[in-house]
Amino acid sequence: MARMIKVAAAQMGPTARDETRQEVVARLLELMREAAGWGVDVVVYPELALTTFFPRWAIEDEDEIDSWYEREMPNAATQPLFEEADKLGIGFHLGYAELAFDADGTKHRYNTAIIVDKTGAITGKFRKIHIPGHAEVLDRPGQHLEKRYFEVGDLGFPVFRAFDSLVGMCICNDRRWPETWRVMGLQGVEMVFCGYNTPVGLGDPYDLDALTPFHNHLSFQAGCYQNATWAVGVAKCGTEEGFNMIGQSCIVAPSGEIVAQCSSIEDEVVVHQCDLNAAAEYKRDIFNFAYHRQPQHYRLIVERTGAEPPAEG
Ligand code: CDT
Repeated sequence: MARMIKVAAAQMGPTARDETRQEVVARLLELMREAAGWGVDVVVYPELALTTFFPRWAIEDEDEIDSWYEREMPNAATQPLFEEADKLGIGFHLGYAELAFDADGTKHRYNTAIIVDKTGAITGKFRKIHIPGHAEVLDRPGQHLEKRYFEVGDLGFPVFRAFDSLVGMCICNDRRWPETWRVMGLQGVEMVFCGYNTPVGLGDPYDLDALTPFHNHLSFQAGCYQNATWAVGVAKCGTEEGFNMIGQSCIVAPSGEIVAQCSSIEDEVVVHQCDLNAAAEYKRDIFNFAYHRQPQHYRLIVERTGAEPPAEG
């Protein structure tokens, strides 16, 4: 019997620094309604979807830094999204900056994403693990100060039962790391949601910049194929406050093929009906982990080669 999940990638064009949460949520609602019109089960929004990509600036004032984060979810500004999801009977995935407090008041800043079900209830949460960029301001045209603003996520790479499937999440730079996909793959993941803000022109060597769009799709396609999963990759893109970010939001099949892709660098929805049995077929055959993996052989063999292990072990 076919097992289908219809997904929408809701790409966002640029968000200005002075755009309010309410203004952004109005855009998100429009995208949600368009997706609902296509009859989708879930609409996937990008990383840090509620604001501009603030880690491009070195901000000193603590209160100003905190103003980019959400202290609770939902909150007054985002409540309409949850209500509309319930009304339309559609789920969503949302990335945002999260301010969290321990019982003793210790503050934490995370780059977070949630899954919300078709009744508007939060059913999954992930905090970005591979925080890219740097903490100190570099002598170059553009900054990527995520390490200054976000701690490493503390929730691992969990896989959730959602939309009658097994759903995992990762955020932007996480998609470049095979560990991300394999940890979810080992939990049987069938669908991965991943939002991204991927800049070009920060002052990286030209060849890296030129290959950024290729590396984006390469990461999704390899991760999906090698772990027999679907993925929805969703960009915030275009020229935001003078800085360029790639688009190319895509829906990728377990074969590694891109089955839908945005063509603009603006707010845009693309949709695909995903057959979860396609993932099951790869899991049963070429990527039957239980049958083919050899974890007992996956260890460093420095004692035989005499090589120095990599610094991180
Ligand atoms: N947001 C995010 O994780 N962006 C990174 C850019 C790293 S370049 C400093 C990415 O992997 O796209």
